[in-house]
Amino acid sequence: MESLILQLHEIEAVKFGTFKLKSGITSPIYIDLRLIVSYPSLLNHISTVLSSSILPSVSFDLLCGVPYTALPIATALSLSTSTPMLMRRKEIKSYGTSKSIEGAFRPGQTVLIIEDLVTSGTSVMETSAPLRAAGLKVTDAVVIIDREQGGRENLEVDGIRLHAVMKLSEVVDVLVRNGKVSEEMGAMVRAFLDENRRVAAPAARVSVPKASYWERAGMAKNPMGKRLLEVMEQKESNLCVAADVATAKELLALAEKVGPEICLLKTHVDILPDFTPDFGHQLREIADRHSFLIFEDRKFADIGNTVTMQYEGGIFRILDLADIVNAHIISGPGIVDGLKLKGLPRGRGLLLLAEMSSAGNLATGDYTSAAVKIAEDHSDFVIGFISVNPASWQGGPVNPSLIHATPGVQMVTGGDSLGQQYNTPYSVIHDRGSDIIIVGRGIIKAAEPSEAAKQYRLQGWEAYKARCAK
Ligand code: 5BU
Repeated sequence: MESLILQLHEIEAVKFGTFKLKSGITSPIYIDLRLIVSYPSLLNHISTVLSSSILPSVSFDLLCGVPYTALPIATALSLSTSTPMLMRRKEIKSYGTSKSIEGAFRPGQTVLIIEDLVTSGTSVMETSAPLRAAGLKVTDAVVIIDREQGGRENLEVDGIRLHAVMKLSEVVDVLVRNGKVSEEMGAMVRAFLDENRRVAAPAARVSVPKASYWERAGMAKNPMGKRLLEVMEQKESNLCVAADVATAKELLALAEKVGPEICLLKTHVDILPDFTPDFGHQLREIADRHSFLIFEDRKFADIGNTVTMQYEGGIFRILDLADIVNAHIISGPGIVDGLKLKGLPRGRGLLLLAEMSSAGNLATGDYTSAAVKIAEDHSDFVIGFISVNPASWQGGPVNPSLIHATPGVQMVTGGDSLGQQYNTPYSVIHDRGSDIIIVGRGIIKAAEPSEAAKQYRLQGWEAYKARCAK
């Protein structure tokens, strides 16, 4: 290890002075391991030290380097140990397969994360989150240098054991002992380390899409998703009205009133006592005239075979009636395959319930991540999600062609007596990174629904414009 430290110092991968770190703190020591790509024998040396000192005590099936600096280190280890490697994309492609993890794997396999330097541990967590979302296990990470500033503790909370080849204090000790840095500088770095023992991992990364609906329409694989994004841009509307009125007659009247303001009308056809087979035609005629799409909030939840029948058959004929439907993923990806069988040939689209707006709901964390994975695997049919706060999702931004629609929206925050929770149009679109506000009672119970719809449309659109301009 001593010779490794001296070599790192020699190539100036370890520097002393005044440096501002990614975490915001000012440090008297700076480590830049990006330089090692210029020294193949050093890279080889690092890989040998890692595989002899740490790898024997960890069990894993695959390696994954944290982009970008650790990628060559992971590659060197992969070659020397014949262990397959995965790569995590920092930016998700908007074309091709749109995967965030590249390489061959089976869910349930264990991935060892390789990192060059750990301060707070955030970069390791940014890599473990999408791996876990893809069904892989992450229990350990190896790092060349641990800055001893809280990374180990932060990662432990995230269920990851950190194994370090060397600690920053050891680097300083070796360099002082070999006369490479002065005693004073050594003391200064040790004092700095003592004062900064715990750099908090920043709160979950917030990622709000900046691309326009128009640009994203060009990326959409499903024609209905593309059309929805185009309608939004053409009508300058990201408003969906939840038409939860008492009768089909009232629903048609409401659709006529709010039609000019909306991109989408959301129905619950099973609440309409006067539903007739002709209802679908009447609603379609209004939708075509005002250029909005129809979304039946059916929340399918059964196995694939059953939902094919529920989608196409029965009294409501949802497949004929609705451009878009939604589904829970509680039953697994087979539900998407079932709905796709009927919907894709008809040019329909599907939203997956990744989150819900009601208090105490269980669609959180790994469940939400699983919805993202299923959506990305079926992006020919899945057009997006029912979401509440996509900006906070683990694993960072999802494919930008996928659309987020958010229920639980009113002009003021609050809720109802049965668990509904409301956020404002601005917070939903601007802060939480959603694309469509779904508004029910805020509009349908207003004295003048068409005027209320206009106000919601303007607020939603303004928030979108502000988000794109950020
Ligand atoms: P509200 O009147 O704006 O509270 O109506 C919200 C609508 O959105 C209503 O039709 C619900 O069925 C629907 N909804 C929801 O509120 N929360 C959810 O998580 C989902 C749907 Br999914």
